[in-house]
Amino acid sequence: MARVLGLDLSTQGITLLVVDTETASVVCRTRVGFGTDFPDRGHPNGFIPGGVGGEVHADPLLWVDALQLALDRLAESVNPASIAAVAVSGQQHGSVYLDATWQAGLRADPSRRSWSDAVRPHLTRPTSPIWMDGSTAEDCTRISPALGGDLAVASLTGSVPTPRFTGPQISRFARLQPDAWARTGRIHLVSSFITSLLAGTDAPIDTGDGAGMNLMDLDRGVWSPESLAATAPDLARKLPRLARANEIVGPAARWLVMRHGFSPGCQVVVGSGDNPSSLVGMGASRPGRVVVSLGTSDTLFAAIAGVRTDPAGLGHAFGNPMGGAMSLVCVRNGSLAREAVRRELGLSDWDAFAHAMRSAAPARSAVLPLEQDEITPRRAAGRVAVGAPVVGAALALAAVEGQALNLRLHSRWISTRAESLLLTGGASENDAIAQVFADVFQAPVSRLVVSDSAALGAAMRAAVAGFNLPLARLEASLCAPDPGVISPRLSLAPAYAALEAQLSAAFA
Ligand code: XUL
Repeated sequence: MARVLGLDLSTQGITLLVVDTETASVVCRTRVGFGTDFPDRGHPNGFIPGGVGGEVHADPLLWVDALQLALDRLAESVNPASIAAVAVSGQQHGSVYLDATWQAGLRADPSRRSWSDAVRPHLTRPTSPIWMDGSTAEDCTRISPALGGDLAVASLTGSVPTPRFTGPQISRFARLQPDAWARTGRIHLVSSFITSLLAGTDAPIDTGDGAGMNLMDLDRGVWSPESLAATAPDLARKLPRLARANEIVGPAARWLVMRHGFSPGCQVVVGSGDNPSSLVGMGASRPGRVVVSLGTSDTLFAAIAGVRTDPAGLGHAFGNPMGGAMSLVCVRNGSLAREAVRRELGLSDWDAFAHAMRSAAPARSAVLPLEQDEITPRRAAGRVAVGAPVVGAALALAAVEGQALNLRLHSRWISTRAESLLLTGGASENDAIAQVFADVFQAPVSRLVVSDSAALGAAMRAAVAGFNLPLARLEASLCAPDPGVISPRLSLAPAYAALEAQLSAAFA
């Protein structure tokens, strides 16, 4: 029996899913939370709190320790030796800075050192900027003119210079810490860093995640020499090569074999970003399905034919791991903002939140709760309220309505009508929240039986790349929609259209 492992390292934790390729079913799910499992490390939400000037960094060694814990937990329910292929999904844009000899660390004797002890001496930047970082506005402004302006950068790389993207992050580091920059020999994305650990060798970056760097020529799937030159000196030498998402990087690292009981024949497949992985895990890697993922960030994405870029410069085009491209809209204030509203209203859990939502009248007001500075639209933290004033616990409904309307408004450029919406991510399990998305998008909402779409997509990529299994066969059983489809209430359409117009005007 061949089993494959999908590993998703997201903002707040690591999820592992083991899939049996013969029955095409999930046989094990394991999770480690950076805050919950490592309370003494001071990252309650997975990143270092209190960054100044928009800086949001995380500790790459916490990721490494969490990876080990996740693998130990996995071995409590599944024999790791039965896993024949593994692929990684990683939070996009985050980057890890290492010296040129870090591969020697990867080959260290696993019986003598922990994985993080082996990596630590090779880090040239102790912390990793992640997708929530907003400290690079100056770098975006420097990169843009050298490449012919924002729209030229978007047509070359798929996105205008974007503060959370890796290129501007690299530019800031090289500019402010030239000595550490000079010592840096390798820059990895989260997905390629974790894949390197699993394979015990320097892994490539796939064209799906690579597109989130403002460094890749999206049409050709190669590093753009002009973007590299505009970003930082000597950058070409410091980046891994680019690869398609179906490439095998190599067999499992000695580490995985000796410490975690994997088979030496287990194949490690190239990693990808969490959104491209989720596209696969939702069965949406061919054009036609629109996915909304409600996680730490709320995202809307869809596979597209050809490449389309957002004229407003807020949305993105990435590589689709199964070929072609995908569009993506990312809103930074997702689950942490919902959580803040829930706490503010004194609602003890999500059932109480759903009850409060159902007790309020729909489509009367919308409140966009921005706990942190927002990226879509670009706006300082605070609340944007339109429609009738919101009183008391009605805020629960108005806040989710605000989030859904904001995503609807900022995804119009994709011009793919959502015949139906596939909802995923933690909050998607809440029926009251799913109903709001059905009503705002005026489309039936389905959820999949398996909710960890990024880890699932990684496992499916491992099965396709490792065993040549037909994607359609995996999709038929793994991406089956939950029978409970939520239908839109058509009568609410005019009121939501009016609120969307008011929200748009409030942003102008
Ligand atoms: C996408 C983005 C986020 C992260 C979250 O551009 O920044 O969705 O991938 O993990």
